[in-house]
Amino acid sequence: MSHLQCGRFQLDLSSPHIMGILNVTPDSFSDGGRYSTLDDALRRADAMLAEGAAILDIGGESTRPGAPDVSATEEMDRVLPVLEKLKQLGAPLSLDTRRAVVMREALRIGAVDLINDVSALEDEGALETVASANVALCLMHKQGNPDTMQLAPRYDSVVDEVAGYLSRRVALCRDAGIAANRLLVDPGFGFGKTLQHNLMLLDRLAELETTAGVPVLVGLSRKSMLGAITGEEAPAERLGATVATTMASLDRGAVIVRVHDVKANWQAMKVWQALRQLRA
Ligand code: 8Y7
Repeated sequence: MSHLQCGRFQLDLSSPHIMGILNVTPDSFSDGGRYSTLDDALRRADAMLAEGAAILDIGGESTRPGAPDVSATEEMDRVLPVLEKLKQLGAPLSLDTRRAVVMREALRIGAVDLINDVSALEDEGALETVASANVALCLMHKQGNPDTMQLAPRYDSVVDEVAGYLSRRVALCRDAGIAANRLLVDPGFGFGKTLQHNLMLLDRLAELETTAGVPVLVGLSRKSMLGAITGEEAPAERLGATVATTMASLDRGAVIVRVHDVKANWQAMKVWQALRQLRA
């Protein structure tokens, strides 16, 4: 049975898991930073765990397309107190950051179990920082940077290029001494991709695990591609579309699904598991 070595925890990967998103940004993607105070963050975290989240992803830098830059100091001021506070939950916590300095300071608190880096450890010193901890790591693909990435995404063969990039990042991590059972890969839906690119990556998701040799995490929750497909402009109203992508991702082998709405996606996952049991 395979497990993800995840800091203080081992996540059993014989069945999939829900990762709940906890944004602590005043300009966050779709919840408007409503959980910016510590007590609100704790309440929200508690609720997501009660609804079935196996891990919570805490982020203090909005990576929304066109988002303004946040300084490292500002990012730390946002996430470090939240990590201190959520440590008491005794639940697996993921930190969404691209900065080595933020990773280092956060790891000292002893409450970070997974580093979720949308730049796949491109920051100087990030690789060494993660290698010297015992945390899990999600390597995500993106083309370009959040401020410009959606202007003109271009690929000759999107699935091959994303799979190739993720394989190379996995190899780099393995060479730095990070065990394979600490690694996850993610195609980075919406990060420098058109609707067609996103759809091809979702349809052929299983190829990423085969090529990179480690399990796949996906983040599709409320994303603009779902707005493009349905015509629904309000991100919070894209739950039906999100749940559909959860089912499609699980069918194609994803082991962790990163979502805002834990309850509905957890229910979908339970239905998916019940069906899978029939064939066990
Ligand atoms: C993803 C992500 C975001 C994703 C991983 C949003 C931080 C935009 N998207 N991390 N982060 N995968 N691993 O809509 O797709 O939540 S931010």
